Amino acid sequence: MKMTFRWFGAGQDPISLAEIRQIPGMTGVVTSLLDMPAGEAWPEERIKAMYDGIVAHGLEVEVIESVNIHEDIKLGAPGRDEKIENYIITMERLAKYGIKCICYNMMPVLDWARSHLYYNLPDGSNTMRYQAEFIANITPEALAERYAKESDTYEMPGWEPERMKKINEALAAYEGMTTETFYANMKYFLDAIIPVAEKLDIKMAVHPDDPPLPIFGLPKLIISRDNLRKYLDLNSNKNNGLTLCTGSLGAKKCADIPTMIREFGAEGRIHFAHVRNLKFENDTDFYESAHFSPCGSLNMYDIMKAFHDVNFTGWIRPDHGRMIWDETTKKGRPGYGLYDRALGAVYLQGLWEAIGRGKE
Ligand code: DNO
Repeated sequence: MKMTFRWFGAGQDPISLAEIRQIPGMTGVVTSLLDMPAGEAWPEERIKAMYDGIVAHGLEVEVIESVNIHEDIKLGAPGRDEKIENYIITMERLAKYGIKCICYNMMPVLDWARSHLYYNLPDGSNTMRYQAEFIANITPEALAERYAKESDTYEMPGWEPERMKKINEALAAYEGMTTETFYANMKYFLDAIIPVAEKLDIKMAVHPDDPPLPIFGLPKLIISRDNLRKYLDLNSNKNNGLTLCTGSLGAKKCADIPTMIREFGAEGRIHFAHVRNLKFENDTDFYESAHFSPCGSLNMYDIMKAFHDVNFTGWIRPDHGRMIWDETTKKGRPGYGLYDRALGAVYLQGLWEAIGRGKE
């Protein structure tokens, strides 16, 4: 495995590349051009500037998270072919700069969601929380407003005020859409891009819906072992693979993450991994805990052991962390402070080392 760190880009992240470089074992960053609207081709000079800025700090950039999918593609709307063409142009340009993996998601309308971005824990740290009842009783607009207030320095990706102006229209577009239609639209996209990905040697890694629970009546399809299987079967080429996100899939209490890693990992279909822990408060509610197994409900040893046993050679990143040691909203986007993620990265590498040594 290759340990990486998410970095939101120049001017988009209060954490510096110099800081990231100092985390033990860090090989590179996972990044994006956050301001590029979905559906547009990324200009080559922007990709070059991003690449040059990162490698100048002695870090690699092999994974992009994310190149977002335009709604027309998810909806199968008339504009989809043009957006798919632009997606392919972006892939070709990224390949020129050594990008080997693209993370994306098929979440309708919105990206990930939480009820609280900065929920106080008894130890004085704060973290993100998901309370199902809270979400069930709030409108998307009110939630977006809350995010804007709580995350006062950076916008939450997928919840930008501009997008929120058209939220009701966007939600309405999914009304009555069947699961079959949604899968067919995904297949249409995959069949167009996967042959290009194979040619360019880019691994496409779909990220599960986060949380894997119904929200604002939207269809949620990438949420469980069976759905992941179905998604992979839509196009059986190995370049069509997964971002195995332990926290997203693990937010369904019954999910058996190590078994999923063993199944999909043995088939070479996991290209990228987000590893984090969460602590269930009841069957549906959770907060995001430190990575260390005793702090949360997921067993990180079993998870890392499963990755090790399938000889996982892809990229891994510590996922969300708490805000600790006086980090404020100015020092990190929600869930993306420096210190707890750095601790997570080193802890995961410690497990990896011990698991490997135990096999000698
Ligand atoms: C949350 C992230 C997601 C992820 C995208 C992938 O923190 O894991 O926002 O980047 O959904 O497209």
